[in-house]
Amino acid sequence: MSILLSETHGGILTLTMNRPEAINAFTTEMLQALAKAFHKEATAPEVRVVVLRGAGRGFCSGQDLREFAGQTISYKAHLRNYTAVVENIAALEKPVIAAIHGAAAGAGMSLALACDLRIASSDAIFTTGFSKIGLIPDAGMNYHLPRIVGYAKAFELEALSPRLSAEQALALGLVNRVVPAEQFAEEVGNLAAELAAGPTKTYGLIKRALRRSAGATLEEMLEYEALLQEVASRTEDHKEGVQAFYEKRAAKFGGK
Ligand code: T3D
Repeated sequence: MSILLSETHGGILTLTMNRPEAINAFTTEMLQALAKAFHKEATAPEVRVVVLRGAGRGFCSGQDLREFAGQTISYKAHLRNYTAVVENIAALEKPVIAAIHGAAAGAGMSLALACDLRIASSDAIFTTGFSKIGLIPDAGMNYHLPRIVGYAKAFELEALSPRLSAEQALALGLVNRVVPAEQFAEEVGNLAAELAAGPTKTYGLIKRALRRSAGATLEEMLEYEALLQEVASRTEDHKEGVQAFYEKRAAKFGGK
């Protein structure tokens, strides 16, 4: 069985981390497979949205502590493995949904935060976990977490590593929505299908704009928005959206 399962259906690429015996803990092999999938499979034109999920009882428990077994962490290996996954998600000009059930811990939580949207099952739990084993959060957590919850809450979550329920995560804005466990698969499918039927190029430009805004001034963003708007206005989906408005019907976006 592959360590990372992938399936494309109706414009939705579903990537399933597949090491259920260890709550999908990351091995080097899995990280490299993820980086490749976000760089290659996810960029195929027929893919309009990516869903990232875990097999078995949870989403992902972070670094496999058995593989890593107390060795000194290599800076270069870290850049090759974790950094590539997070960068490839950020660079992908399509929405990426983290579908979280069970545990999202350590770099598994970092990975969820690196996605564009998070939908959680009511049985999901979140914990940064790193400080419990004397490590600092990585895989982009120090970038994404304070931007979602602010410095003080991020420090608390990183330093004390509490276990947060899905509802607590929702209250902090860590997830976009929580759905009952029994409806989770269906609701993930509905959200993915809605995005897969949307203006894909526009979503990519929204992602670019929001990512740029994290380090930009208002003046820089006003200029960047003007530039991106010119690009958006050339898409077929923009023309279709305006035509649908005139004709008082729902737009049929082709993602072009
Ligand atoms: O290379 C670098 O650059 C370093 C990068 C580091 C990044 C990191 O992610 S560091 C943080 C690593 N992750 C953790 O410390 C989390 C460890 N796991 C947990 O805290 C808990 O397992 C969970 C909160 C995730 C889930 O708790 P629970 O009670 O639902 O499950 P459990 O019973 O603890 O675990 C179930 C099984 O999964 C168990 O195996 P067993 O006993 O049934 O054979 C457990 O050992 C295994 N497992 C869970 N997490 C990991 C793991 N095996 C290997 N690595 C894990 N991270």
